[in-house]
Amino acid sequence: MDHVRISKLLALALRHEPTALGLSLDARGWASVDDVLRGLGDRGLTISEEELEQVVAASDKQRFALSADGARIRANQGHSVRVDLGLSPAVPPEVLFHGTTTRFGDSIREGGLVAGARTHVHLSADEATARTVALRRRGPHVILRVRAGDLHRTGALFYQSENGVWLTDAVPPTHLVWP
Ligand code: HQG
Repeated sequence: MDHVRISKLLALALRHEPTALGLSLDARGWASVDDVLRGLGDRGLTISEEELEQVVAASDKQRFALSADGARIRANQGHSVRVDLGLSPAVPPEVLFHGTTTRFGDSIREGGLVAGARTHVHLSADEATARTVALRRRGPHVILRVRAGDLHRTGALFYQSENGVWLTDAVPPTHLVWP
């Protein structure tokens, strides 16, 4: 079983393009496991339900969640498709981190962090995780500190996804600290 290929296809379908696996997502982002297995099979990636559970369990970032009854699956974060994950607003730590490439520096200094194609800006609870996010991109990277506590006190809403990623709508330049 090709874990990486399956995981990438799951991320694509459950976050961005459900039709890539012939899925439809409900309002909370859930897809039927039967549909997922069928969609994977149609693309030459026939796996059992147990193997799908292994992919979910082995995902380094815990990208996916299965419903309690095992019948449904969704992505924990990272969506561009508008879904309501049903997360409750939470009080963030005073400081969160965002890893990115220096290429985006000027634009971020100007406009702050924006969600872009995704539904939220993604922030990491620790610097090491932010570095991992940044390293997905080519070229030199930079780790920004986000004054999350102060931003929260201005009324901004924060959410924490099932896999620990912090989500918010946007971070203005005033709440970013550059190294
Ligand atoms: C940048 C991964 C210019 C932002 C990770 C980032 C994460 C701006 C890129 C999840 C900007 C968006 C998300 C502005 C933000 N001007 N660039 N004003 N504001 N940016 O992939 O945070 O491995 O949508 O710095 O673990 O990199 O896929 O967001 O570089 O949780 O499971 O625009 O993706 O998870 O890129 O990563 P992304 P991200 P997976």
